[in-house]
Amino acid sequence: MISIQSKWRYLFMFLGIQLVVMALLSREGYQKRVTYFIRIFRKPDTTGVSGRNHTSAGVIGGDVYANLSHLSKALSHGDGMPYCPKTSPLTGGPIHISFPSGLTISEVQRKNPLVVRGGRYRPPGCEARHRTAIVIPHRQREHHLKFLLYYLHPFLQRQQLSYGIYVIHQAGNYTFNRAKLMNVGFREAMREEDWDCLFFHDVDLIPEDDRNLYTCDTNPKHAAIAMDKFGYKLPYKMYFGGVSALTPLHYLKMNGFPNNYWGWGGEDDDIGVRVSLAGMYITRPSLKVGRYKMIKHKLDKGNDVNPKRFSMLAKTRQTWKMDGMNTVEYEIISRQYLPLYTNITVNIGTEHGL
Ligand code: UD2
Ligand code: MN
Repeated sequence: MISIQSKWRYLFMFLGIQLVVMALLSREGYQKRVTYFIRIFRKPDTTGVSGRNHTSAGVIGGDVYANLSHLSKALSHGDGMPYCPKTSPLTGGPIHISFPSGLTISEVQRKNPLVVRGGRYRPPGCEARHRTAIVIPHRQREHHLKFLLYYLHPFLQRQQLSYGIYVIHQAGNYTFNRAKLMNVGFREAMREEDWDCLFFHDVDLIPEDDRNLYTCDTNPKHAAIAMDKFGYKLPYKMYFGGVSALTPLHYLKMNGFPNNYWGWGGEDDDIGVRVSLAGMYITRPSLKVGRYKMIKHKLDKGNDVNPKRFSMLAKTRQTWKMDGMNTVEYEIISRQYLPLYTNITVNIGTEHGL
């Protein structure tokens, strides 16, 4: 039998335990405790970055910045650091992409404190296994560029790459020439550093999965295989548009890209044909991983459809050795080392010369 006094004592004890359990299970308290146990039991961290917020199921909430906030400048850069792991512990899968109208370039800068002058980055605490240059052909697409930088910087940081971003800006109003700008980008980027891989990247394509590695393969790689605008399917087998990755050796072996495609279209197919004419073949990531969103846009002023594209394409076999990296001529107007990228403004002339 229990006395009335001890009945009250048990009731209070019961209520007290309930309160403690509720406090423990409250979102904040619960998460802190789980993190505490994960931290205690995880393996030693040789990379200088913890696997916090990382799950193999995906990037937490798809936020491309989720894993990066704890990387700090305090972690060393220098000789004798261990190589970064073969698979980055910071990648997690699909990324949520939206285009908020209020985003500013200074906000992108604030979110990327470890990016240094000219848009360069090295992972803190470990030696990168890969050095990748991103080359973006550009004119009057600042709005797209801002979004690309917002997503691409953290995307590359998650992959623990050493990287640099180059925007190759065509000067003047003459017809746009995407492929020639890539040749300029290749030469100017290689002048600065011994990059082992170059990504040729449309300004309006945002990668949707951070397992789409921005590193090179043994053959030229076409990375933008599944785009929303093509229903996330490859439109045709030889397609090489949007985003592609080549080593300097691949690039030189195929004599770079053509210089003479002015206006929209054809140049990407010419590049695809060059790959096989030079004795190489196109590799691709899986459809699941090589996904991209294209920011919607109309055809730009100064980039009309090139009516000569079919007749030119029919002659690639005869022309590829005579036109490309071995003949590219241009005039650098300025080179600016901006906080988030290196901007190279270039006069590439017209089809009649410089
Ligand atoms: C497709 C290909 C693209 C290229 C193009 C034909 C896709 C996703 N991409 O793009 O790789 O082969 O057809 O030329 O299928 N740009 C400027 N300012 C301009 C014009 C172009 O910055 O005034 C740059 C920019 O990086 C842009 C790229 O050139 O993303 C391709 O031009 P586009 O986006 O107008 O052409 P699109 O989407 O049909
Ligand atoms: Mn586009």
